[in-house]
Amino acid sequence: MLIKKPADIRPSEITSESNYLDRRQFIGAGSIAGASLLAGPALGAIVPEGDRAQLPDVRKSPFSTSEKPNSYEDITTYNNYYEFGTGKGDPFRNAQDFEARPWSVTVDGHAAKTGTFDFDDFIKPFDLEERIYRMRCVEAWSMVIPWVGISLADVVRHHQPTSKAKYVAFETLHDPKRMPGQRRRVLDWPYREGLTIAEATNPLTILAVGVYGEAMPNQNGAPIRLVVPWKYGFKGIKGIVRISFTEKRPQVSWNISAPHEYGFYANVNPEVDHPRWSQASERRIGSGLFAARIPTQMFNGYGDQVAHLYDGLDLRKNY
Ligand SMILES: Nc1nc2c(c(=O)[nH]1)N[C@H]1C(S)=C(S)[C@@H](COP(=O)(O)O)O[C@H]1N2
Ligand SMILES: [Mo]
Repeated sequence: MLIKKPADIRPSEITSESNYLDRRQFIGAGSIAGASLLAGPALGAIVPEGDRAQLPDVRKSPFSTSEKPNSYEDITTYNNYYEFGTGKGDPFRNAQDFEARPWSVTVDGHAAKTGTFDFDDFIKPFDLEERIYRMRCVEAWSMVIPWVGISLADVVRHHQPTSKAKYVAFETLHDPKRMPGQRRRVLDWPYREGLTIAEATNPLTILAVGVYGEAMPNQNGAPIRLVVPWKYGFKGIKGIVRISFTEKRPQVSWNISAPHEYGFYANVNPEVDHPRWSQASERRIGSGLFAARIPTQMFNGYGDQVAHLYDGLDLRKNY
């Protein structure tokens, strides 16, 4: 797959952010006239293959923030994806030639509808929605990203988990030939993550397949990755090939690697510092080197929707 690097693309070729926002407002006005934002018949998610393919039939989500999104360049050149190197610029450089097709997703564990699905078939039953979310990395930087994705709650429901399913576990592709970072044991590959079933079925949680109305760039986790906006970024596992419904809490990569620093929950919490740095504030990428740090919000500002999931849980112990 040939991918133009943002530096090679003339400004005239890029939909500018302001055009993009105008287009969104236009779509927004239309959907208000067309009644409910949430109801209506399923359109069926389609993700065309190819370099910066436009995603058709993307609905607007009422869960989007009105904050200004980061630029396409910020979002696609400052990344964490250790399968392609540990530097922030490595995924952009090293994932250009990665082929995210053919791709399959295996669903297994305690569910009625299990099996290995071709990516296109896996996403087809669901609707594409744009979700503009604040994203907060555990390393105290943040961005606002206009994801396009499908509701994980819809995916879970579709696969009919049994009453034994208490957690949903995720795995990234393990293929050191295609993912050069996996030739070094910087993590215990494959990258693994997990959520409680309540977290997985919260309306905010999505499986993202695109950004800025286009198919997911390789460096951001093509073709499909998890997005959980009230948790630290490392929960957002990229390049997913397996989704398992489990009874026991799954092992997750950063907790295996450094259990005292990274827990299973990883809820954004300005009051619980990382052992080596404060989580009280953050640096918004793209706002300039000397821009003031902004205060970090509890649950990254999504407390109204998710605080109830943790009633009675000591968030200091369950970090
Ligand atoms: N498979 C995999 N997924 C991953 C990572 C990784 O190294 N490997 N890094 C995580 C971390 S630490 C962050 S902050 C986010 C970054 O997502 P972005 O580059 O799309 O902003 O991806 C997460 N998902
Ligand atoms: Mo991160």
